[in-house]
Amino acid sequence: RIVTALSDESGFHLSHESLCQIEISSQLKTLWRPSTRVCVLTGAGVSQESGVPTFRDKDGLWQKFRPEELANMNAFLANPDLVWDWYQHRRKVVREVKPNDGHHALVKMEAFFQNFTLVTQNVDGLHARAGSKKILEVHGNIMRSFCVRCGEFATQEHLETLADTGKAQCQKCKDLLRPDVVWFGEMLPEDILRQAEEAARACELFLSVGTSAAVYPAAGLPLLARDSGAHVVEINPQPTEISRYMSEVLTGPSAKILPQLVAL
Ligand code: BJW
Ligand code: ZN
Repeated sequence: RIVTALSDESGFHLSHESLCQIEISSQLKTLWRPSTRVCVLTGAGVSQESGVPTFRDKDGLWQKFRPEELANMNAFLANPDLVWDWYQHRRKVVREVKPNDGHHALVKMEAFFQNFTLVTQNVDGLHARAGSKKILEVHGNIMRSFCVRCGEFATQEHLETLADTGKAQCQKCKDLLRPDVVWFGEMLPEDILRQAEEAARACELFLSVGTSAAVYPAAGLPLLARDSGAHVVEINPQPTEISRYMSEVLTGPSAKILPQLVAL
């Protein structure tokens, strides 16, 4: 069924849909050509349809586990076994799932647009497994781990020998291994964040996909793109903190909407 698009005087568009057949604006259709500079920011919602729980939805991970108890350095040092178990559980989930049509659509976009930047907050590695080539992982990747004392990265073989539960030790100095992810209060990888900001500033079309846009500085990227003159489109089944600032909102799951854009 074709959707209706509401538009108020500010030019804000909200598509209502039932079967996820979206109405695409003429601006977006015009921008859908290989020479358009495109930047995409993805969040946990993009992996939701693969079976990876999001952080802040009702069935999200953080309904079962309090984030402030887990995703920061103090919590880790106070209770490394609990935090390591949580990450081992999430690694297991990620290993058992597959990229979905949303991830695959983003691979096609990378091939279609001459200037395309994929920025992801996701730590699950599903974009790479789908075949995206250049990925700016601003919050790291749970499949890598390094030592809190000497900084040595654990080898894949060492990580595979570790049991599902219990903390893991550095091979070199025996101190604690931590996941190579960005916890609250930690800086994002400087060079990766700089590239993401440059792409957001330089793009003509920005897609903010499957993110609640609640965590900074990543959530600032769509706003940076908008302030630099880009057409900014949000793709999400729910409104977010930044919906009102978007040029256009496509309401629905990303695995249904991204393939429709690719088919334009
Ligand atoms: C679907 C869907 C479907 C569902 N299809 N969509 C004020 C201003 C600026 C900054 C701050 C501030 N106050 C505090 C800060 C700092 C803090 C921050 O932003 N806090 C906010 C909570 C306010 N930021 C930081 O600490 C960052 N570092 C930093 O700022 O350094 C400088 C500094 C240092 C010291 C002191 C002060 C500043 C670091 C942030 C690191 C975030 N890390 C995490 C954990 C990673 C490790 C792990 O995975 O365990 O990253 S938190 C978590 O949130 C994870 C995610 O990447 C991130 C974003 O979540 P995301 O992806 O948006 O998921 P959800 O669940 O929130 O949303 C899912 C969305 O999908 C929903 O909208 C659904 O509707 C949608 N959805 N199904 C499409 N099928
Ligand atoms: Zn070490």
